[in-house]
Amino acid sequence: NGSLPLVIATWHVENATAKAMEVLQSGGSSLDAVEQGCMVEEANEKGQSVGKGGLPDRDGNVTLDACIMDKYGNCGSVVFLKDIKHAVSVARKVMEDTPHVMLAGDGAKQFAISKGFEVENLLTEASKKAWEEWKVKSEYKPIINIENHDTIGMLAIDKNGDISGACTTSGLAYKMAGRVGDSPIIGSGLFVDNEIGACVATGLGEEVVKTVGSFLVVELMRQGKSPQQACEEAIGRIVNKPNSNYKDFQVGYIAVNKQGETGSYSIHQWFSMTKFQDGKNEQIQSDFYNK
Ligand code: SD4
Repeated sequence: NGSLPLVIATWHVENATAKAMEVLQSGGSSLDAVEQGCMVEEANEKGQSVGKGGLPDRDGNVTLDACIMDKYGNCGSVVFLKDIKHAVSVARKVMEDTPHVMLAGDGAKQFAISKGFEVENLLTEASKKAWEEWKVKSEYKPIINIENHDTIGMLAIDKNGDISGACTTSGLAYKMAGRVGDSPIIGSGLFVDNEIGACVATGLGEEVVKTVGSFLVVELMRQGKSPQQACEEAIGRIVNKPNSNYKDFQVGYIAVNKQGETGSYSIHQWFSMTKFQDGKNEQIQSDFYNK
């Protein structure tokens, strides 16, 4: 069993897990921890796949997807959100201050403005330049590991053993305008069941949605699988489909159970999990299917 509190996140995001752990250690809830942890990456302009500085869609618009889920099974999400950096915080407000689970596009933005969120242009010079270079050929191919730092999904357990999770992304670079991925879809990009555990996904969202990946991982843990076994089986559902073209895309899962055990698995090499537990904040390379 793992000791509590603990935080895990997708990819190499030690600053984000450090922030979340700081929240937990000062007595904050796992919900505050995952929100504040994700916010670190949303504000980081160098991260080209979340929040400010995220790579845009084909038309040059940065559109964000995010969601959050708490120990009661409450959840909130925003899809196709423009001009508001802290999508995860807007998702939390949707959860706490509305009777709904998801808000999209202009409605989500108007709601965020009504809650006092700052409106700003999220396309940085660096992301604009990358998009302009891409436009020359306009080839759309999901890139396997864009960088060692991508969509951030985070799961935390506080000292009371209560689990929360969050996920925030600018989605796939150069996606079609209007495209929404797995990250804001409860059960696909993220699922939390405080009795059992939690899971969050990264990679090609379409493939995660088709297998309702995060819900699947939690249900497999409910049936007695360890977080590691559950992540492996969920990746198996994707790669073992007849005609699966898994060689061309990446998907990764990280999971935690109620006992504080963790797991991670991906289709291809170079997916990693950042884990903060027992005073150690470290990047752990994930095991993978395609060897
Ligand atoms: C999406 N799952 O929009 C996200 C992208 C991602 O690493 O996770 N990239 O499909």
